[in-house]
Amino acid sequence: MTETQQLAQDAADTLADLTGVRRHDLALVLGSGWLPAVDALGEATAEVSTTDLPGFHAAGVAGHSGTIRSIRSGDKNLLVFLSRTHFYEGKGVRSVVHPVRTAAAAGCRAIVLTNGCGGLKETWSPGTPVLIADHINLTATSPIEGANFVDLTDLYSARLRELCREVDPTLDEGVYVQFPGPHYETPAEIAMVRAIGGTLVGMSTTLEAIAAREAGMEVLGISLVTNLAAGISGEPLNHEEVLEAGKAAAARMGGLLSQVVDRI
Ligand code: 8IG
Repeated sequence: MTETQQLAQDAADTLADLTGVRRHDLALVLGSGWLPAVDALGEATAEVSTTDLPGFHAAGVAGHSGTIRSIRSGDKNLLVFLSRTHFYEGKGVRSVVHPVRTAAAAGCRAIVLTNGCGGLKETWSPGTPVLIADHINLTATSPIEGANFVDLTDLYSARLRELCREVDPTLDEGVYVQFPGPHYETPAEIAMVRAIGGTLVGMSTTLEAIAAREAGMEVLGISLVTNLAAGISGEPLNHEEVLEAGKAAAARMGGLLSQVVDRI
């Protein structure tokens, strides 16, 4: 076992002790704007603070809480991360993907990565969920250490995307571009994103998705477009707008997530 896998196993063991749930089946990471959707997933069997587990840091962003919930949903044990560590916090890529590796060590075979992001298509009004079909990682780094040449050809599971569209046939797809942040993009950077084929911009998800694939998990990525990307609307971007769009979309996101979770 590698050092990072060992730390994840330690976290998973502590998680099992604290929750009383020996194995989890499916993990969800809730991004900006997704927190209000958590209650639709069901009653919490247990709730632990990330700081009680080896390898986790305290939460840093408004609208993210440093909590992990174990939820019994049908015949599945869900492991829900109500926060994530962002790359821009400067705690290193290992910290960013530690929850993903912990979920894998806890038994999860699939992970749902959600985020709030900017959208490049004007038809995506704030509050529109979009399935991630592929990504472009502009962080110039990888969570993988050493010569492990992981294939990412089908990183975002076509099977899970199809399943989402069975729940909601109106769901569109996009290519998510991760910038390091924490600043938003310039209009010129958004023009570049358009040129390279991106349609969603954010500050998370791609490194986690890579780590999930490395760990052998099936990946579903869903973005909640909370704002038009910089320079498209003529308005400046702000974090409150993001949280507001999340609140407004909470019922739809909760319904979507719970129905998708049922079918995974
Ligand atoms: I919410 O427009 C949210 N997160 N990089 N750009 C980037 N991250 C975001 C944005 C955005 N909106």
